[in-house]
Amino acid sequence: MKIYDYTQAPNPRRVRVFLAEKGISVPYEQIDIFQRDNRKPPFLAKNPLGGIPVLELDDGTHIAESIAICRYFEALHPEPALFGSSAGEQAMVEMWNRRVELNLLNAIGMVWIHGNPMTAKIVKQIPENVEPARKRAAA
Ligand SMILES: N[C@@H](CCC(=O)N[C@@H](CS)C(=O)NCC(=O)O)C(=O)O
Repeated sequence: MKIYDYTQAPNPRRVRVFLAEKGISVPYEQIDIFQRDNRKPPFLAKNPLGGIPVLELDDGTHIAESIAICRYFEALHPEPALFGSSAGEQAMVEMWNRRVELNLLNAIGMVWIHGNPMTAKIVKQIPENVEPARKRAAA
């Protein structure tokens, strides 16, 4: 088992934080998104969408999407229950996770992707996207 990771990127960080809170240790392999290693055929064979993180299981299964990876470890190691225990707790965790992903992470991501000189290396930036997204995140 291993996780394809990039220490500077936020989605793999979510998985690292989750595993640290669980006290679970998994080997990591760094995939440099600024060298576009995640967009080359060997990595696309693991995740055709090219995003990281990706969890590789010993049977060759690849699980992408940070929350799917976290859910996998939660199912294997239920305690501490980071997705909640009761129906109410689980619903609250899901509600906040959806809010953070849809309203906050997307908006902050737009500011980062379209406004930071580092990301200009890997995307065609549209600077007009920055201020509306900054306002959405602040709201
Ligand atoms: N919804 C996915 C998003 C994955 C994603 O977009 N990861 C970013 C890093 S935070 C990435 O791989 N960016 C480089 C690229 O898409 O080429 C998740 O939750 O894991």
